[in-house]
Amino acid sequence: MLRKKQKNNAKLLKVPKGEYLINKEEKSNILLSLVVPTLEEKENIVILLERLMVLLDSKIPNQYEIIVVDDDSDDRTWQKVAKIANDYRQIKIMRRTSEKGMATAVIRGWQVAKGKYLGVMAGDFQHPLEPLLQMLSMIETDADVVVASRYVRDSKFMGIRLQRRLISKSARILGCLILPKVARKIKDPLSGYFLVKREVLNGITLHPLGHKILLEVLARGRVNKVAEIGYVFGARQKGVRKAKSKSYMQYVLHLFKLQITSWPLPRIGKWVLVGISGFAVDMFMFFILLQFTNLPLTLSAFLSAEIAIINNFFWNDRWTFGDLASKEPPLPFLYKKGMRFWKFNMICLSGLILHTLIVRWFVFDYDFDPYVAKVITIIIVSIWNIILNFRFSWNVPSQHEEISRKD
Ligand SMILES: Nc1nc2c(ncn2[C@@H]2O[C@H](COP(=O)(O)OP(=O)(O)OP(=O)(O)O)[C@@H](O)[C@H]2O)c(=O)[nH]1
Ligand SMILES: [Mg+2]
Repeated sequence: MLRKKQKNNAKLLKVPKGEYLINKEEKSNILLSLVVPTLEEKENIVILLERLMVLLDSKIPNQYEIIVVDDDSDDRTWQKVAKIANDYRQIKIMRRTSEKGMATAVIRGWQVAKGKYLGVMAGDFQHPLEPLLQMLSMIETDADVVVASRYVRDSKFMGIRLQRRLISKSARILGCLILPKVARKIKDPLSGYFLVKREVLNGITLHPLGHKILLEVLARGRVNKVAEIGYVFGARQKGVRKAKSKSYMQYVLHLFKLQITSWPLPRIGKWVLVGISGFAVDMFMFFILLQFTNLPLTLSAFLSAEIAIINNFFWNDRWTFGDLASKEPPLPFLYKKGMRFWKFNMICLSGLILHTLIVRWFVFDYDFDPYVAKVITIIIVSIWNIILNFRFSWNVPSQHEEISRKD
């Protein structure tokens, strides 16, 4: 039974401008701010809000707000909500006329939200209400994000056409291929139904694209623990279906954008400069050994390469990754430095072997010009060295993690 009406003169919420920065919440008794993005949901929104209020009043009365963000729907969904907001203080409405898109709508809602926990769910009843209370109790534990998932135990698709299920599945696989570090954190990285602790996003600027907001939160937020809960994803009963092909393209673009912006470019820049110094040391030592010692050619080549590896390790550990290394407690410092040098050496030496094999392969098996083969091989082996050393020798955080740690 809905709590008795409290008359108030609900105004449309002001639409924030500028970047999608989530700020610290103001002091309020609001625990949960649930954003419902809507586009042409006139037939669904009223019932949905009523049922949501009954549900949340039973658990957290006066401690929640539901913010509907409507992109100026032709069916005037926002007007319907404004009417309800007049009667129920916990219902808020934002009408966007200049911006469009589900993901940006959600963030604009979060930007004006007062709650400690930020949530999102669809306004078309494809997301059932029941899991919400359990998600609320789970977010109050150590989970940073609680996701209603279509790919864990107790979850299933109900009445969803095969084509749509295949699209959703293929999108998931694509996510794991292009953005493994993020998409593999959970089974349903494309879910549009989840709660997140605000402190995970405080001070972070999100860069949403298209339809999927959870990926942004997982990639850029300070997310350590994610929990998933199964639910039945049902077909849309009422209202108009929205176009999907465009949002699929946007999704793929979003994956690449998140992948590329996660690369620690400043460090890669330093790494390349150190690599160039290593090349100079290698050539110079090779010349010295050939000119002034009787060492055989292969040994001279190997020794000069090894001296270059030591040079590169010295400068990378001191300059490229100095800040990471310095964070380690003093005592194991030398041991850890030794371990890093060992890993770096093994990866670079295996790179050298790979180098020799690939050049031979290109020249003898594919008649490549030796110099072309050499240049291609240097690029391949450099990528090999960067990926493996960033991952295993220095365990470099993604650019997103670095940014989120700073804020
Ligand atoms: N504000 C806003 N909401 C949107 C937009 N696109 C979809 N929504 C809402 O976002 C919620 C979830 O949308 P989806 O279910 O993913 O997509 P859909 O477009 O509803 O697709 P179908 O459910 O298959 O019709 C629904 O409440 C939509 O009304 C948009 O561009 N702007
Ligand atoms: Mg839908």
